[in-house]
Amino acid sequence: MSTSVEPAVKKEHPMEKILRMDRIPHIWCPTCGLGTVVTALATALDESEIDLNKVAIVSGIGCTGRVAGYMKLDSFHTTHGRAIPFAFGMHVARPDLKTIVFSGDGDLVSIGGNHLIHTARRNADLMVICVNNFIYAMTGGQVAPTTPITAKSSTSPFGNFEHPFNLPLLAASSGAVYVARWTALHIRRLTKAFKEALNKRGFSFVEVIAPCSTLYARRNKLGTGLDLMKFYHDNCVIKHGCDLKEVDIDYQSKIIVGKFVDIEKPTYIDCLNKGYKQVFGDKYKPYGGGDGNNGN
Ligand SMILES: Cc1ncc(C[n+]2csc(CCOP(=O)(O)OP(=O)(O)O)c2C)c(N)n1
Ligand code: SF4
Ligand SMILES: [Mg+2]
Repeated sequence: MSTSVEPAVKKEHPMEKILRMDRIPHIWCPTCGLGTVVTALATALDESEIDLNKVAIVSGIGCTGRVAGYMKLDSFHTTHGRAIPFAFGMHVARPDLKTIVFSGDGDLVSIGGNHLIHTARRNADLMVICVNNFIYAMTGGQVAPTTPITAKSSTSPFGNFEHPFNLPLLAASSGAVYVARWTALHIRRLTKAFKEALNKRGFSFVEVIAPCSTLYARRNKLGTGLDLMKFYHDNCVIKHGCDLKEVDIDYQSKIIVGKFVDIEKPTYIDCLNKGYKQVFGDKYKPYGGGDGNNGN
């Protein structure tokens, strides 16, 4: 009787062309929401048929900040809070690339908050994905500028009492031309939002509410990441284009999601070209491939 074993069939991960499989397994905890958000981005990149050699991804530091390192793109794992200025510099040097920033709420709106508002104000052509798990997860679950009032964290053991940021309102009022919020549960809508943001000229901002099972859910006795996904299922309300003053997030209450802003506006490079053309006239050669006439 033969005891030979059939040669193992090499199973390919469906996203192998976009993920750095040599880095897998990833560092994230069981039922963390980050994996589904990465899958949504990988699917969006795949389905949009964008040339992956023309896409760069930048992360700061944090659990979310590990994402750039797992994507098979030109990936940059930068310092805490500096993903956006790094990406902005790269965009200005290489405007032919689509530059994506993928980072956490602490990274982008706490230490990096000033960079976020000014890069949105300039309408730089960047796509920013902010995974909001309501906490500084990687460093032990400290309170963040996104922690809902009364939620517990390692530095607010009796419950947070500070007003959190309303991220879509912050991004839109700073100048973003595309603003959406989904959760890690809304995988199809999130993928669609990522595709729209990939095709948008100007500053796009997608907030993704995602479970931190280990530090946020456990400390607040909310169960696992799966329980938070069930919570999103039962408590999210889709309101496209609603008044952004309505989209504050209170502790364990309704979460308004949707596409809130999708407008056209001259980008940073359009305005730069327009300004220099006015000063230097026809001697000025427009930068970044445009004709210098977009900054109307
Ligand atoms: C200048 C600096 N300050 C503080 C830290 C410590 N630090 C690393 S990640 C982080 C917070 C990460 O939170 P967030 O961006 O929300 O990412 P998450 O881990 O929640 O995905 C902090 C405070 C650091 N690395 N560098
Ligand atoms: S600590 Fe939280 S955010 Fe970080 S990997 Fe674990 S579950 Fe995810
Ligand atoms: Mg966080």
